[in-house]
Amino acid sequence: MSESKGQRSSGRGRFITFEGGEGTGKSTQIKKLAERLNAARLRTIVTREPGGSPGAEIMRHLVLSGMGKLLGPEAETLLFAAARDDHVRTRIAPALNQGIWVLCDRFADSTRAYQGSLGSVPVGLINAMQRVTIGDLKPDLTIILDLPVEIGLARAAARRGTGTPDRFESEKLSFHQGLREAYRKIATDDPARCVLIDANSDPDTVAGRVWTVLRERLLPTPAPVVSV
Ligand code: Z5A
Repeated sequence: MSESKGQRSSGRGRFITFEGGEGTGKSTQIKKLAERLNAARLRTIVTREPGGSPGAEIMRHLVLSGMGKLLGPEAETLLFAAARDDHVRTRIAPALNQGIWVLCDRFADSTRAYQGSLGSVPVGLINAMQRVTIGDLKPDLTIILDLPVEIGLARAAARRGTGTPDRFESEKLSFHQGLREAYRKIATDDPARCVLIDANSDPDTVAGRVWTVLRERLLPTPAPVVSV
């Protein structure tokens, strides 16, 4: 891991990740938040995982096509890790170091939920890969969108239309229920970083919940000046 990955300086941008199961509205909400932050004159980029950098986009194609699954859970996890290493090194860390806010659609919690909790990849291996790929680059805030799985899958199916489900969309209902539980546990285990948000409302209502959390956690109003 290069030192710059986890470095924090006073002018560093903020790193916000969005997580959740299928069709919970991550892409929709990230776009709305970027619009709000840009309107507040905070330089912001939106990125995603797997992908987000030219090298990682190649890996994205590989894993979502189902090729990674053929190699087995550990090797598939290594593919996600390789993609993340490139993404962090070439896109996320440089942007944060320039003071730019980075909004990322999925990040390391997706590996913990999908490959760890659901794919039974040992937590020791996941921790080791995380140390190598992201070091101490922890998100400042992780929004976990929570929704009954039937609703999320119906939304994803409606968006897909007649297209073929990808490698994860085609998993059984029990997989998606397990995923929801895994994300809820991640939120409970790290309340300083994660906030679980009810995503079972219209997009603007959910966006309002996200904005309230962001303002409370990352945009505190300045303390009043007290004269003594
Ligand atoms: N993966 C992994 O296994 N390990 C890892 O380490 C990483 C990822 C990083 C990437 O898929 C896959 O890789 C992912 C996990 C795995 N599993 N799958 N599949 P992806 O990037 O192609 O897609 P996704 O991240 O899974 O996105 P999604 O779940 O399909 O969608 P979403 O971003 O959460 O939702 P959306 O696109 O904003 O909305 C879906 C539809 O619902 C759309 O038509 C919207 O207009 C509609 N929508 C959104 N919000 C609402 C509300 N509030 N009400 C009604 N309708 C709404």
